[in-house]
Amino acid sequence: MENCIFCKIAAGIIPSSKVFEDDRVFAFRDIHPQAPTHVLIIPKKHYADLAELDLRDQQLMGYLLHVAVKLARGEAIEQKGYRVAINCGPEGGQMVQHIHLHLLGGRELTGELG
Ligand code: DGP
Repeated sequence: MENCIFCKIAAGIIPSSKVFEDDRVFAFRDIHPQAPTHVLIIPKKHYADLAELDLRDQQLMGYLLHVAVKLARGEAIEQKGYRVAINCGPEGGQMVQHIHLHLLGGRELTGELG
């Protein structure tokens, strides 16, 4: 997508602090980290939000989760715990219109989700 900031990050047009990349996925550090580890994991294919997914995308979304777990291991937050979150839509707190998983850890996260 031409005007999507995360598509541009995945394409290397906008610089980022990359932590992982393969043919389907790109992961990079959040510019405004909410925790010592705050990584964003995105599909390279553009989807504006969760509502754009259909059943054919289940494998991709499962793969994104798999990458999140792998990165949590790499960030050494697996033992103490972490959170994976996806915001959707304005009331869900989604600011960037390209599906992304937040991987948060490295401090005690509150029980509050909203
Ligand atoms: P959300 O509110 O779920 O849409 O989260 C969007 C996140 O993206 C937010 O935590 C800040 C982050 N972000 C926005 N623009 C950039 C950017 O240009 N670079 C990086 N690394 N992160 C960004």
